[in-house]
Amino acid sequence: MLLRNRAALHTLPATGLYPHQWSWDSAFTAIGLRHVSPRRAQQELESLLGAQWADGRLPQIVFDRQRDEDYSPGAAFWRSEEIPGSPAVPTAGLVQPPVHARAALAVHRADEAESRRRGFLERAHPRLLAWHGYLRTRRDRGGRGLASIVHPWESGMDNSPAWDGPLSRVPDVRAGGPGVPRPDLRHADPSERPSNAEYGRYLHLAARYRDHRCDDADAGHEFVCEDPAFNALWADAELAMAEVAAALGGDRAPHEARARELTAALEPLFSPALGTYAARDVRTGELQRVATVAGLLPLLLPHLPRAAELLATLRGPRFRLGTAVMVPSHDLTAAGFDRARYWRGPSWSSTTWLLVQALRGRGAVAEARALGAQLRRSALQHGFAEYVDPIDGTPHGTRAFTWTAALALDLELDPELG
Ligand code: 2M8
Repeated sequence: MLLRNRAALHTLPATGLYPHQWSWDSAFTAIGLRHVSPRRAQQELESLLGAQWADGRLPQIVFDRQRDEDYSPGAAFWRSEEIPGSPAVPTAGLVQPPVHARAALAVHRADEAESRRRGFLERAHPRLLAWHGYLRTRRDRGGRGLASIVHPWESGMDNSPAWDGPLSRVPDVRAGGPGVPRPDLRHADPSERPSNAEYGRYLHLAARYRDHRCDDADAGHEFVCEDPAFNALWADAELAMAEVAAALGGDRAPHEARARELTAALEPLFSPALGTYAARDVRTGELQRVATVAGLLPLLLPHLPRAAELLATLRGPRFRLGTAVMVPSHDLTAAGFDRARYWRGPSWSSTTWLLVQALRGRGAVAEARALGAQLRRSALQHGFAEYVDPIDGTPHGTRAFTWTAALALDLELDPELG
């Protein structure tokens, strides 16, 4: 899969549905690719880092202009070349979760001699610093030390029920206008993808952000949320940056301090009623009352005060660790749980792989191994499906999906879990 889905220096998430380079997909892909070719894994990350904006942001998507008809919204929608500070290649203006430092560290460690020879870490380091600096200086919209996302796409969990409330206040671009282009539906079942009503709002938000030159200081954002997963992954990335700094002879302390600050800043997002962290709508101050896999990802953080509660929720009826197929994206007991539709219930390899790492980090190695084995079995059985039904394992979305293959391979070759 990793060889087949390759394009230039990066790998497509899937050849039909996702014909460009995606930010967090490339990070997960590099984690798998490092076992096949450390150099290619470096190039996967370097091609994304090469599309960094002057303000430090790493874009959600780097577009291949030749494929602009095949995905919406594409390069012609974003017109990034007209926005000051954009890179030489066409990109989206939005971002995705900051998992890149964790991936860069893993790629470096896969072959330290090759990494040193190519100066991989030295070159990646300032770009990763700038990326985290962007989150710190431009995205703390709530003023509480957490990064805000300004579009559901930035969470990577596009149509998660966590966004239903905040999205309900966003105008639908379809009102009085043309329909929304859906080239994605040529490759996926409409009942499994986000709805047209969601797309109408996604496009409204993206167009508004573009028309304001992707200016994060703009006071008029219509969607501003603090996502527990995005921030937990950032904190974890700071811990990875501590290792990167140490490998380059630098100081790990500022990154460790930052990770602790972020862990503490997450605390107000904890919902005792749900037993998970929850997203906050910065515009209203409200915590969203839905338990999703995003609210479990702070388990990655070593100094988390709520680890026992999160483990209980992961093992309990909402997520059924051990009996569900991988980890559902949404609470199995919720009225809105949907077995097949995108991020509203199905299990994904990315979030499951992250929870495998979190379980291992907390000493629950047997559970980590069993969950990893489920991921590998499901990936092989269903031709590397994009996501699966958490109750009976039925595959959904596209097949030959890159991060499913990359993360299954990584677990297969993990000395402790494989
Ligand atoms: C999905 O998101 C894209 C928009 O970014 C889409 O639905 O068209 C999400 O699953 C996201 O997390 C992922 O990075 C992307 C490519 O795999 O697909």
